[in-house]
Amino acid sequence: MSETLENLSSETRKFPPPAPLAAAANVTAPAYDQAAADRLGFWAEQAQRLSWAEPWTQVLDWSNPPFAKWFTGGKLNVAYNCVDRHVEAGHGDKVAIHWEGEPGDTRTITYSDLLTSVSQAANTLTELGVSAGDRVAIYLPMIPEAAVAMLACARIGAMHSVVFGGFSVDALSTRITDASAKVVITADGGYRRGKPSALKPTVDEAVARCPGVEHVLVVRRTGQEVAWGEKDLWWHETVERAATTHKPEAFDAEQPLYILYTSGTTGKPKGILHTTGGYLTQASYTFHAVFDHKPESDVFWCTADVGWVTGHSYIVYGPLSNGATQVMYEGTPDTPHKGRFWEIVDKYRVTVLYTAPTLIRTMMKWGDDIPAKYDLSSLRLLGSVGEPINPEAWMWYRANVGRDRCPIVDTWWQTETGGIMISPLPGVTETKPGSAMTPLPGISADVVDDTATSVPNGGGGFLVLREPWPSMLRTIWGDDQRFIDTYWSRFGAGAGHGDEWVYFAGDGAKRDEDGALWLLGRVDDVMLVSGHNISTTEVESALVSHPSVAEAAVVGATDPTTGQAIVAFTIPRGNVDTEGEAGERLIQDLRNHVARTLGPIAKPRQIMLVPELPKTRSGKIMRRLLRDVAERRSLGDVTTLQDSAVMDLISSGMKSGK
Ligand code: 6R9
Repeated sequence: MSETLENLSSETRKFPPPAPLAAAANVTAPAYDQAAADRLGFWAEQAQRLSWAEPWTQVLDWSNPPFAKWFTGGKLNVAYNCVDRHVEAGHGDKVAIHWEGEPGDTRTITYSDLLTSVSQAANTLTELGVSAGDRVAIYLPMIPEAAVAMLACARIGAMHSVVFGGFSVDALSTRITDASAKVVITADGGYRRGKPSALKPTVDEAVARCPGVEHVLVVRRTGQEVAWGEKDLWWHETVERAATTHKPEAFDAEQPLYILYTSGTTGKPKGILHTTGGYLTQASYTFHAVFDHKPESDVFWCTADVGWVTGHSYIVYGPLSNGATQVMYEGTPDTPHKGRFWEIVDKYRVTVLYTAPTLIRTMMKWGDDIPAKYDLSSLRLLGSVGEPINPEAWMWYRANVGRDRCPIVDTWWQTETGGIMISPLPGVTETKPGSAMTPLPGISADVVDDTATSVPNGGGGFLVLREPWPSMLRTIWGDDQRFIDTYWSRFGAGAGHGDEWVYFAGDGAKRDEDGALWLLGRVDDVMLVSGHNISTTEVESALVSHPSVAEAAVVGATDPTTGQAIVAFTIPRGNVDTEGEAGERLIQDLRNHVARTLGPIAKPRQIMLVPELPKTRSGKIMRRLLRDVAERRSLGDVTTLQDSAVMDLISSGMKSGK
């Protein structure tokens, strides 16, 4: 991408925070000034949210950039901070997790229950020879044992590497090998789409390729038949019989906490390494600030899978370090019916809901009448994460879920950043649909051109982070050079310019006339049409603003005249007629609609009406595969695709010229 991104869309709607929420908000406007005046002092204050066994001597050691150390000399135990201290403070009977299985079975887990289970799991892992610094792979469905296993690792100073349940043998075995995991924690299976879905056979095959794995701990969830090998141990015969007390040891603030793999667009997955003191500080503070968490009254629900960083920071470490009560749901949103999410919100009186644009757009496709049937009056705040949220999806979320009462926090961050970086503060920020608004207090995000110069208001370019932040990744596991090359060599000192180290996030962004930030998708996806840099996000948002469209993905395909041409894959809303001529008319109408909304340069060359889009397990559209389709190539790596049948549907539509 060259210097600027075209600035195509203009959004003028604004929503101030509701007055009662603003009046009682956890974080108010002066936080920005305080952090701007003394960033390290600000983070030192936030670190006091945690319980430290030994105080730190230095807030940030940046003497060897880009390798950061936060809270050096400090010692703490992450699991103690997430569990024990709440029990010690008299909140043992408070519900930590309202768990809802897909078939409708439930479990209620208090902080005391959690302490018992985490202690037992820690004792078992220790008996199995796992000690501080070792790696444990976790391949589980969305059951409470996933959180227990993660916390048990943290408690003994071992690192977890959570792999999405449902990833293939290849994906699992390469991750186990890369981290040299000693133990794998899995289950017989989990429930998805109304039936048991096996996990153990995948683990068996993966472990056969990974001789370094010494033990496999298996949770019984579905009761389905499993093959049994000599490394296998049942969770209920080990963990559930282990001693129920365990003394947490304090570890250094830079003790590694976990590795989480991100696939990236090319090359082998990157093992993103997070450590303890800084990570937990930011996970904890951002949960408190962005979700305005009120421990007495809130019921939080993050719909992410624990296999995604969102599940790490906002199901496990953020909520639990704050002593929150939350909902955890095992299954899919349309099992057994399309109102399942809203039924759960009503049942547990959820107050704060955190979900992804992909789900919001899916709900739009299913129709407004579905959420309308449920009592959603408990909700007071809504969050979004994972992709840019199109303004129309934002408006739909606000009207149909938030009933025009609830502020929306659109939170930008990455596996690499560990915690939320750019987001409105719900009691402070006047929000605009589709904008993540401003960096949080203590975070210095910027939009720059090719030469790392900040673009003025109204300009577009690359999103960068100018100062280290507590929950930043520390490196790529086993590959410091790749860490430097990927994130630190595009701008600033790492690129041989000046002394300032600048983190390149890989996202395009623009800053509007008021200084608000708009994320425009990955820079690898930016399209170059007749010399204009056009973001996929803006064209997708224009398509989604048409009343017949629920979801859209746009790619640039090689074109003999324009260099690249815009090809759009569009999912119509549920009730729209797409047969024969009606479909042709809709396509023409959509092309004209985009041209009218953004200008003729953004008019798609081709629009395909499709039933689904290829997505990762965390709901991100895999544009790379759509580009393969648009350019009629065979498909690249599909190992992180959620549902491989989707590509057959799309490719066959392409061949039939639809
Ligand atoms: C938390 C998470 C990171 C990438 C990131 C960006 C996209 C995430 C976003 C967003 C626009 C938001 N992204 N949140 N884009 N607005 N609110 O998603 O981590 O899976 O590592 O993905 O996701 O492109 O660079 P991860």
